[in-house]
Amino acid sequence: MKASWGRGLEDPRGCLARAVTSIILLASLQCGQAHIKPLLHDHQGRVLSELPSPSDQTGKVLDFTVHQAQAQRPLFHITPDFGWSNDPNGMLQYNGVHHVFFQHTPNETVFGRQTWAHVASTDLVHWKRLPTALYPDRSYDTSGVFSGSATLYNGIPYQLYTGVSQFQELGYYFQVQAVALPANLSDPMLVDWVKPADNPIIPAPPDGATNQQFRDPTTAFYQDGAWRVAVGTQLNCSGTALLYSTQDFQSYTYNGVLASQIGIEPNGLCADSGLGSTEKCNQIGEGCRMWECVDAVHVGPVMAIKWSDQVNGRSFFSRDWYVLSSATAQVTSLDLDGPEGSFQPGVDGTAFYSPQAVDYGLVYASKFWRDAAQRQLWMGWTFETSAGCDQACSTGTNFTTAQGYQGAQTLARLVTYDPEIQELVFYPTEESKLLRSQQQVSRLNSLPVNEEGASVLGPNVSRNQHMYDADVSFALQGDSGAVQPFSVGLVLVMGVNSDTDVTFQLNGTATTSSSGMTNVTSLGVYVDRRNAPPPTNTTYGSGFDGGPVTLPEGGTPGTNLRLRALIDNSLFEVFAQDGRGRVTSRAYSLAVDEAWDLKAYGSFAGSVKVSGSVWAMDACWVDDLMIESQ
Ligand code: DQQ
Repeated sequence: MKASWGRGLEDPRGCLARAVTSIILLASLQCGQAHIKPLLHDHQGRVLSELPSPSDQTGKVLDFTVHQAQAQRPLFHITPDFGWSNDPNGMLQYNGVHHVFFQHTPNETVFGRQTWAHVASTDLVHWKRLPTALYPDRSYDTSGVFSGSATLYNGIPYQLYTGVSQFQELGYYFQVQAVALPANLSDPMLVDWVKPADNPIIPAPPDGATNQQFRDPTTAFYQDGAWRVAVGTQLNCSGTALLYSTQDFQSYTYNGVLASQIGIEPNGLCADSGLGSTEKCNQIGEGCRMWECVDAVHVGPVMAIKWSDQVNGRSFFSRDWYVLSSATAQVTSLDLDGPEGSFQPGVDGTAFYSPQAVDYGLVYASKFWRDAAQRQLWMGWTFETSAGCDQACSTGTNFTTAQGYQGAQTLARLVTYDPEIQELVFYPTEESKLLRSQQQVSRLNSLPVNEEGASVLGPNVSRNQHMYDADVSFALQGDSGAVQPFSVGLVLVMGVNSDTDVTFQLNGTATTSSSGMTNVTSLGVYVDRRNAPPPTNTTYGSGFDGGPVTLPEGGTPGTNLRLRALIDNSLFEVFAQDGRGRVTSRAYSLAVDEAWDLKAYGSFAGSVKVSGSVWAMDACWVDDLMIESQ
């Protein structure tokens, strides 16, 4: 009866999420201290099952209040006001206003009949909620409006999306590609959208693929005399990006395979991809899967193919990956007939077949877009992982029901290409600093730190507002000679009276020359949730999520270790070396009315000093936007 998201698309067991028509809270949610006991009912009012109760590591069922559950909500990240949310969709900037849409089930906190929720901003960080933009109201999208992307063509936003239908009849979502256009181009808020009569614009996939796995059209890019759009599918038992061309965004021609799992990771191994070299990715032939939310984007001198790997066998949900090629490669004129696709991974003569993790943490279904200044931006979905959650928590628990929502979007990250390490770098935009309140909690200058975390950056002064931006750097000074391991970072104590915590770590090795210069030779970034408070699902992922951070050849000076942790109640975005390493994570504490603490620590056979600042953060929600007339 489980509607495990991801699998649910191909698995009739996904019926639960569809069949669930009501969630009844037996205790009143209006009473802040009420304890809850929600039940799932089908459309006839029969009790289907009780939602799982969160339990601690020993299996003891947790007692919590609605107030404690609701205080988990991230407040400077985009979340739905109520209901389930997942993938970011259709991002664009139009007439000065940034728009983000996202997958949303408005009437229940589990995955259901998807719509596009809509928020808008003038600065990419303060958001106003707008009415639902797209909802199931056509025969081809009656079971849901799935993910899609925006393209500005002749100044008009075209939202290409996947319409899904016939779920009840078929037991899976029948998927076609459709388009929506603004009803009123002079409305900068783009509140109303229309679906033209010639939808669906791509009613069927090519031979070998099926309407059961055919979704998530990309933003179009112009190459070789036509606009090109990629759509994800499963072909030859492998995740695949199909390429289509159009001249007018009305009629589309299938070009062939743009990229495939077959061409990217021929051995089916995850070596160097962040999971560890021994782990099998199970990508070819062992458990067919598709590529969800594919993307094809140009970033300076490189082109990136990104996909969300719909993996069934891993202990955690899935991940977003990318590979690069030269931006000048004409993917449209290379071999589009072969199963591996025309995209040839490799930059500057080096073939890179191993995928890179977009983020080592709990992020999925991310998407790139360009703003009016032509910056390449990125945003992803970060799902709930509290105790009792299975996969991306698509069927929920009584904890997520009490939360009243599920899922959040990361902050917008700026994407650049770093030629020194031949990778993409993802880092929160400059605008993220606008969320820093006047209250600078702590300012540090070369403070010595040790393993105990002697340097306290400041217990939280306000209650109920556990929102910080900690931007710090560490300086290592070693004893000459040996290669020495180090671990530096920040410890977030989620409730000062608790012995539970989450740490944000930079781990690696460094050497010190006879002249006294310390050089970092290997580095990794990790979030350790294994000692997090009981409502946290500490085994989700590994509980210790992270991976290597590529350094320039020869390493980096020991004075140059940088860590930024954006802490938003239950959501953490952690960046190493200005975005060369990234881990997004979730942890939940019932100590919501207690002060929390943040400490710097350093472990190294020498000295470690920390510098930097910690700011309290403001919430992102506004009632109105100041829109300048264009
Ligand atoms: N979520 C959407 C799909 C997409 C999946 C449905 C990825 O379009 O493939 O909500 O999370």
